[in-house]
Amino acid sequence: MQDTITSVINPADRQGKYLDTPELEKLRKYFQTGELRVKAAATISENASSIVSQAVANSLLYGDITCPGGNMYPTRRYAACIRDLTLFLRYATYAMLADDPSIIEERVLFGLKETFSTLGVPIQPTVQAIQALKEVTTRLVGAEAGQEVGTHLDHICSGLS
Ligand code: CYC
Repeated sequence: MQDTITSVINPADRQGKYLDTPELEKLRKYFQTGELRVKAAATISENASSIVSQAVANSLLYGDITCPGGNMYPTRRYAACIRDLTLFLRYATYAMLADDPSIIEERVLFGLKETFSTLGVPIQPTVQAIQALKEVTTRLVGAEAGQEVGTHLDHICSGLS
């Protein structure tokens, strides 16, 4: 996993140079938004299970997907779906704190599309549920922090599509 600091300093070190103005600007923004991101992470972790259940209620619960024949039926699959959304939210929160997407690539997306395809987990409802996660989280943490975490939830959606 990387964060903004390592992603800027490691390449500069390899080239034996000081950071240039755009690189320093990237770090300045990282430090400037630090308080906002840490506060949002605290709110998300306190409310994680209710964020996930609201997102499921808003996007999946009342469709055919939870009925016999749907991928969220029976309870074992329903529980796997809740677990997946909980993982997506937790990893997006880590990525927001690091302000770097690499943890999403390494821990979440690597091989996931293939796994979902093999198990018949449908992508479109998964994306819908992740978008619902974004909306519920944004309502809770506010627009600016919502954008910070939302970028990483969008990254998961594009990695699955
Ligand atoms: C299954 N989700 C799985 C599986 C994996 C993941 C590996 C197969 C193994 C298992 O059932 O535990 C996902 N595992 C992860 C991720 C990580 C990991 C992301 C990263 C840390 O280690 N089905 C739907 C909904 C959707 C859904 C739209 C919820 C959004 O219809 C999810 N995922 C779902 C379901 C299964 C699953 C139902 C079980 C599928 C089956 O066994 O038939």
